[in-house]
Amino acid sequence: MPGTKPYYITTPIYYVNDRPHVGSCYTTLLADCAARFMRAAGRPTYFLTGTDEHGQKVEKSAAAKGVTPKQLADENADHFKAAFDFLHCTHDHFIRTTDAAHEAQVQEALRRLIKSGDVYLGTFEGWYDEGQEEYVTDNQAREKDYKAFNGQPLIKAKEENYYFRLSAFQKRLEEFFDKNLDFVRPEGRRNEVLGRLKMGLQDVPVSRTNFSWGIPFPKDIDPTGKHVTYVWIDALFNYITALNLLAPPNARDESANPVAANFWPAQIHAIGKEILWFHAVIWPALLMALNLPTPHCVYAHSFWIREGRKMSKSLGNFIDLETIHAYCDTYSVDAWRWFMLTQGPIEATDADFSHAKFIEVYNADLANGIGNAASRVLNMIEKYFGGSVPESRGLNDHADHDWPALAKAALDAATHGMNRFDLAGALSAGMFLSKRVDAYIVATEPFRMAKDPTRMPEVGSVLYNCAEALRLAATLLSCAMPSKMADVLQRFGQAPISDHARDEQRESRGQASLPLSELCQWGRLKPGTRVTKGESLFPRADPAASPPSSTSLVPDP
Ligand code: ME8
Repeated sequence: MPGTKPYYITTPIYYVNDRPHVGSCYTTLLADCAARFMRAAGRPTYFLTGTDEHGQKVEKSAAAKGVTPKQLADENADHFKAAFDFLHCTHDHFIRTTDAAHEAQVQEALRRLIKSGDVYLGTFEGWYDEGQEEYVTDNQAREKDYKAFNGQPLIKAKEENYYFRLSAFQKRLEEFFDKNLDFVRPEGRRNEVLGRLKMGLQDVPVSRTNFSWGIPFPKDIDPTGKHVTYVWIDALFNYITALNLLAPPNARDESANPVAANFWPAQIHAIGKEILWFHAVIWPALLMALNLPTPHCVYAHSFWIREGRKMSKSLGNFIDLETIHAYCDTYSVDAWRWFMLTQGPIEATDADFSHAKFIEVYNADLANGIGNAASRVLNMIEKYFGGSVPESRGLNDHADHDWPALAKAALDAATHGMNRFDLAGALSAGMFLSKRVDAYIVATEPFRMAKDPTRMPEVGSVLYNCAEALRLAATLLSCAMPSKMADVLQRFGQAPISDHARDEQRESRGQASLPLSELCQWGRLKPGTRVTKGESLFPRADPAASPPSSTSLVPDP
């Protein structure tokens, strides 16, 4: 069956020297939306997020705060978990790179790479970006005017390290890119990678010796105990250690999903543009060296910026967790999700966050959009049919409102968009149905027809079509706005779309809900179903009101 191909989606694992903010929440929301849709479509789905806890940056931040790196990691990992729960993310697993199962598997990978000769001991001198914890090539250093990503000077560093023989993979990677046109997306990002690939590959360090907060090299390889695993190598492996792919059978974490291994290779690694090189070049080469399949797609989105400027702590313009909480408290978590998912920098250009834009989108799509459409239709069903869904007699079928065809087109467009990770496009298919309901009401004027008792069958047909179209819109939009759309579905007497997030929840529900292809069949809504009007779903927002102010909900570490 086409719908049953496994779908594994990941986010970057986030550094624990920082709190969650709009950026980390954004990527995780993208992955959540896609994962929810795929589960609803009936595909076995695994959604992974987590935290990247080793490295010099974490060690230094912890020292500055007077705590151990592990204490800092524990504290901030909890903040990430809480933030993603607050935003209703349905990750199947939250991996931490300090998990024993991850550490053991990274050591196993190193052993295999040493054995195959892909990792060797050598000396290296080069330009090092301390903030990003990465070496840059001489060319890049010159191009960047010897400045790091954060604007600080690059450092000339020399080390005896273990190295990954990336240079040996030049040809294989070029062939791989030729064959897999969709491996890096969007298109513009692929071209960037190809441009850099052409300049030639250098070997990359996989160990560091100037600090200790990292996964130690296995004792059988490094009896000196000097080498710890370079944080980027440690981090990349999370995508397969979470599935226990490198664990010997007797060392498998029993609590982990036993079928998880079937999910590799990943369908989508969703990441930000600044970490593309690691994912697009170093990661597939490591997998090739380990004889493991490569992921289908690395999707690198762009950045949220604010008022046209990069967000940074020094500028004090970061959209932090407190601001996110304030927006969610005022306009709802789902309104925040909707804005992030439809207005975000998923393509190759950055997206500006502005309060005015948030209010404009909220009012247009939600308050005056699906919220208003649902409330009008529910009111009329209440008023003219005593709150019971009327029958459709096939009257009033305007050629431009061929509802069964519109419903099928919406499902197809949503599925196509989600398969391409074009989330905004996929979501517009659901919103389109809601807009057609408005247009249909304007064209048919059921409230005018209702003044003539002989036309009530026609009114019933119109309202049936409206209710059914809104049921489908809410079904297709549930992956973006799970609570509010569950509310819409409930008002139309329907069960919410199950999020199937975790095994125990699935079991406690006792049954799997129907796949989207069946739920979206036109005509499933039964005449006679009781509806309830309820409160306003999305109260209109006043564009003149000042942005919600953040009260500090998260205590300082
Ligand atoms: O790089 N707009 O972790 P990190 C959109 N640990 N997304 C943004 C953003 C912004 N302004 N700022 C950050 C790391 N992001 C490594 C990853 S993966 C094996 C290791 C998002 O905490 C975006 O997804 O710096 C970016 O790639 C990620 O946060 C970086 O998170």
